[in-house]
Amino acid sequence: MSQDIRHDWTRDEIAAIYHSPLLDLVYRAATTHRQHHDPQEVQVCKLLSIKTGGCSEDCAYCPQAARYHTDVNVQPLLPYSEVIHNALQAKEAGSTRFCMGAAWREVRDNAHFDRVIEMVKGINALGMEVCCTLGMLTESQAQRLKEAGLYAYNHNIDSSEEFYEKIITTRTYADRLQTLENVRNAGISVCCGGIVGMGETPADRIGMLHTLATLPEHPESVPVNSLVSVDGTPLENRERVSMWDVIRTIATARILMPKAMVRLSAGRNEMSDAEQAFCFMAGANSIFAGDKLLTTPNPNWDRDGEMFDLLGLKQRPAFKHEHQQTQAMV
Ligand code: SAM
Ligand code: DTB
Ligand code: SF4
Repeated sequence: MSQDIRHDWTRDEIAAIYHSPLLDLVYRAATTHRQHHDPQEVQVCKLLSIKTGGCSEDCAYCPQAARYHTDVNVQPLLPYSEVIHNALQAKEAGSTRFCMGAAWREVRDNAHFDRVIEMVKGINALGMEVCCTLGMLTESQAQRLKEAGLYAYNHNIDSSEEFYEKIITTRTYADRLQTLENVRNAGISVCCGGIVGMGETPADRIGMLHTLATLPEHPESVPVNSLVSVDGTPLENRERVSMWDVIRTIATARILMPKAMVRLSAGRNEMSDAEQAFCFMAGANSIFAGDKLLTTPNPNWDRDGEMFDLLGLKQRPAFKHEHQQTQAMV
């Protein structure tokens, strides 16, 4: 483990970083970014909702919770062929990572999970990094996904432990951490982050980053979502979060977890190129591409292509980390 990767950050240290003068914070994050990554390289992931809506959980931000009346149409688990077709299209458009999301509280050991396992095998065979976000997982389910070739699992802690219970009551923070441990123990890459703009305080963002940065191993990827407030959800009237708060969260994540991919996730549709450029400067090096996230709009491939040209960015190749490790061994 490299010397400069710390797992013993205190909340006070993190608060001092988060609240440092903005340009100093971004400069420090950009410096850390350049020590550990190629700053021109951005990982482009495609997200597909393979099972939409009708979820039994009460996550206050989520348009897919059955109890809120949103415009989302319930869509049962997609057929295998449709998902593989979508992955192929994403690959042709330049995406190297394919993430399948299901509006499930947890995975159940049934025919639907068997189908997801086949999807993982099929997408892995296309040479893409496969990621899933399916809700809570047991150790044996994580093991099955790993054996099928799953590369990464997304499971967000969303906020600080204290704020979490104001947003979700149908499961606990400890449940989330248990799934993350099951994923880690199965040898799957961990993708875990949260949301800014739900009404949390800076102390909550600091608390969330503290939980992530003091895990026994840092997540390999850390999504920073800006709340997309959706009509019908309890957070429908939340105003768009300040970009400076997003930038501070990204920059602090980059300094605390230098090797992680920090993903500028939900919320890009409302951001200008200049705002996104600031996020890349602050250490973000991954995005979701394609005109839809799970249920909400996202910039289309052409718009992102123009932004990449404008900013001189290029796409990170798939499995780069593994190639680097193999090269280091020979
Ligand atoms: N059901 C699974 C779960 O909760 O883990 C997987 C899908 S869930 C939609 C994945 C993540 O998307 C959530 O943990 C949350 O961080 C993010 N998300 C959901 N709705 C969002 C919204 N309206 N704005 C920003 N992020 C959102
Ligand atoms: C993550 O952190 N963000 C993505 C992915 N992981 C699954 C989801 C964002 C969802 C935004 C709301 C929607 O489109 O439904
Ligand atoms: Fe369900 Fe996931 Fe949405 Fe929560 S975030 S309501 S668990 S789909």
